[in-house]
Amino acid sequence: MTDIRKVVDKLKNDNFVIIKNFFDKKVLSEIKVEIKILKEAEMNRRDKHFIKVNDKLILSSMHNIHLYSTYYKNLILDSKLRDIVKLRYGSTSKRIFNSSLFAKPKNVGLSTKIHQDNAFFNLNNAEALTCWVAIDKSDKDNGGLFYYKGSSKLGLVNHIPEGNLGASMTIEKTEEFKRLIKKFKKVFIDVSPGDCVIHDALVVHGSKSNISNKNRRAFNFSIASRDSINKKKLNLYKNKLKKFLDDNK
Ligand SMILES: O=C(O)CCC(=O)C(=O)O
Repeated sequence: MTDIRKVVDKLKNDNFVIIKNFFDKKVLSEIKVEIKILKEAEMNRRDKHFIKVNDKLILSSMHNIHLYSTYYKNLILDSKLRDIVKLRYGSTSKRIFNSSLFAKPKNVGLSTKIHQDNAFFNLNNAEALTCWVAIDKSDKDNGGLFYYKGSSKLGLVNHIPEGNLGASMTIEKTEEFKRLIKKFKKVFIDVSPGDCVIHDALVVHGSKSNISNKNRRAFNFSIASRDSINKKKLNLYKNKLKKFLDDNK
């Protein structure tokens, strides 16, 4: 689907949309090279996480990659996502929120508990889109993403500090939330390398752990409109993050 008006219509209805071949093979291999470099590079401790398996450290995720890689930063700023954000929300900004690699290694890849991205972004009007790009084939079997179609209608629901390093919050499963979420269909995404899913900042989504024998690498990045950050919400988020980090020391 390359007509960005259709992409925006689908985003308005379902709150996520799959675009096949968003990045071609050449770009994908450049990204893989970049990831290899970053894997070895010095990064802030909070931006690189490993899973310990029998004394061996296996890469789990890396975050804020645009701060460490000019290639990656330019790829984001030049990507079609900016045009889509502009058409969806009427403006775009050069601010990059969130740019991560979810390595999700075979057998031991961690789940991402259900969340809404604006619980992390803290934008006043939740005007941001995330582009999640598959590096490996990704489906229900190897911890692929799932979405509750149309669930942005719920607005931002309460999040609690619980999850993994790099995905530190999840929706509080109150009785009311459990009742409400049943109204939205849970859809698993089946995508090939280079395909992407674009989702808005309020859609409820997550991914299961990867206990299969296939890696499920993916990277994402998010671009916002000129929407501003809500300082009060940001402070609440920082407190939750602090609690999460203290509990996981
Ligand atoms: O790749 C994953 O498992 C999680 C990704 C995610 O939650 C996101 O891109 O917002």
